[in-house]
Amino acid sequence: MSKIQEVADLVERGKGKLVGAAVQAALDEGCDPVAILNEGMIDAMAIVGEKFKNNEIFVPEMLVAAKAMKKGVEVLKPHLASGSTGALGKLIIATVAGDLHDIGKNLVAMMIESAGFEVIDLGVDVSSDRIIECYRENPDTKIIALSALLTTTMPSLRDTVAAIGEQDFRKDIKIMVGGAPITQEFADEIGADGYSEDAASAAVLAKSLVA
Ligand code: B1M
Repeated sequence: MSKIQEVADLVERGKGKLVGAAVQAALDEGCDPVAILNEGMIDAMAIVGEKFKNNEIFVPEMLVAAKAMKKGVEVLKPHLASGSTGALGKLIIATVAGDLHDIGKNLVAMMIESAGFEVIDLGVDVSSDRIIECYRENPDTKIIALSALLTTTMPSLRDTVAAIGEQDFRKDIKIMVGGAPITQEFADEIGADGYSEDAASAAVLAKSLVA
């Protein structure tokens, strides 16, 4: 088994205590950090999701796999993200109300920070009121970035964009959205300024929105 496959196997089986060392071993062998992330972790989570859909595993197994991936990302982070300067301004990021998924949002936050933004991460299950309050505390914010992973929280994403849309500061900021069920079409429909499919393109998008 290759070192990257070992990482994938441990993530899939939720072996959080072993994943960090396996990621380090893959790095030591010269594996590309992006390949470790994509093939070792994101692909493994896709398999976990498929197994959940097919009733082969249940929520607890999904949760331990997520925790294992987070351990791996901790080791990988310095190799993926360069030192941030915050020079491009502030960006508020959150997973919308009702949604507890944060791995994708955390990767997006990491890449955007690495691109030069000061990221304020409000976490998961965040109400539109909290996001608006955070903007009021940080009126120099340039972008609000919203993540949603469930088809059932797409309406929450819509409501959040609408609530921000009613604020006097809407014209001063850009809103970008993403997450597995989100499409460019949906982003346009709810009035977001940008959509991106993955963490790397989210960083490119964020930069283009403030250019
Ligand atoms: Co959940 N879950 N989950 N889950 N979970 C999915 C999303 C699911 C697809 C699994 C499946 O059925 N195949 C399914 C959703 C189905 C649907 O909506 N159609 C699902 C379900 C049903 C549920 C529950 C309802 C299960 C239940 O309780 N019966 C429940 C809901 C809880 C809630 O949120 N209210 C639930 C719970 C959980 C756990 C808590 C156990 C755990 C999350 C733990 C955590 O995040 N801390 C979990 C997990 C781990 C998953 C899967 C297996 C993995 C998610 C993940 O981290 N992927 C997932 C299956 C899958 O994704 N295939 C699944 C890796 C991550 C890097 O990818 O998050 O897509 P992703 O992020 C990507 C892009 O989407 C994008 O960039 C990221 C990096 O490339 N992106 C953005 C994300 N945000 C962005 C923002 C941007 C731009 C790009 O701009 C702002």
